[in-house]
Amino acid sequence: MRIGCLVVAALLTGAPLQTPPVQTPPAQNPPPAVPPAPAPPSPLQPQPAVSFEDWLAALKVEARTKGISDATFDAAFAGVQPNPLVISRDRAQPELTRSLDEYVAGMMSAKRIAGGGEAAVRAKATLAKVEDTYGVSAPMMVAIWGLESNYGELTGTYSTIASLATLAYDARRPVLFRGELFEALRILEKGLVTPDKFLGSWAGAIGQPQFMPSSFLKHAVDFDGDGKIDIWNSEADVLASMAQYLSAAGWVRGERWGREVRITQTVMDAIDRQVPMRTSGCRSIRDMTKPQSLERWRTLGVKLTDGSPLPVADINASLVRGVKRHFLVYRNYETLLAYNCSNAYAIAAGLMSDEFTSPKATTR
Ligand SMILES: [Ca+2]
Repeated sequence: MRIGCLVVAALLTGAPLQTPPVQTPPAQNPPPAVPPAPAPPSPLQPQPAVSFEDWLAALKVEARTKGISDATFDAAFAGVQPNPLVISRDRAQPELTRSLDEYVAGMMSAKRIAGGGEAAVRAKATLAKVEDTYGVSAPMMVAIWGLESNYGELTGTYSTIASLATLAYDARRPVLFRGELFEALRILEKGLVTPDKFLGSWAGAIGQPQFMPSSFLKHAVDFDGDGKIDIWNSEADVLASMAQYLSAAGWVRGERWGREVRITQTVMDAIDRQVPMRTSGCRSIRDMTKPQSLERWRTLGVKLTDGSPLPVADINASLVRGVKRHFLVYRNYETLLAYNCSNAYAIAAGLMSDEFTSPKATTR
């Protein structure tokens, strides 16, 4: 995201901005669906050392070595210049002051929840079929759909090639975006989309799942069987592609994402003394404890929000702390962080998913 889906969704929907942390998924997971956050603005912004024209000429030479034809390259870059709006969005001072609690509350507006209910009804048959195939719960697919593109309503109007070229030419994160730009050219080379329809967020995220081009090539699927992958218009392709991503990241069929819990200050103090934090992964992963058994959390005094005991289940959970709201999360939660490594995003997705009914009951 964030450049990624949170910011994209926020920009597209007018929702509050939240800065995502740099995404470094666990080694066994696929690359994040969405790109990492920009570094904080610096008073000394690096500037490209060569003209855009010279840069483009070198890019073309390298593209040939990657199997991109000159015809594809020339069609992709016809009329493309660096887009100053992309740079200004990338360098906008991120909102760093919103807490997880505030972010989640902002994302879970009554309007967005109602929209999800309508989308779930509209796509009910497709959701059931995708859930059968990939195991990802329909409510979670609906939640991510809502966070990424407001259920398909907002997928972005920026030229993907121009956005990625702008960010690859820019000196801040050229390696990441140069790689994504070549992936975008591969999408064109394969004829999966035409340049005029190749539109997305200012950061290069495309379609209703807001995939980066590399994620599109790895995870997007033709689920409606019409012979082409269309994550812009086909709800079947959109939902199946998102589910394919989560499945590849390790989603476990029939298991919850996690749940909100009640933790008193005394219990939190004990957790601070006794439960170690994680030490690797993106910032949001390092903000989580190491997994502990539910029994251990029960013993420490963690309770459900209504004050009743945690369920008895042979499963490990990690603690995600907000300001006043706290959550025990299971391994399916980690697939959400693979999609977008932001606890605010993943908690919002989890809580939103709980608002929607599933054709399949989940346990634990
Ligand atoms: Ca299709």
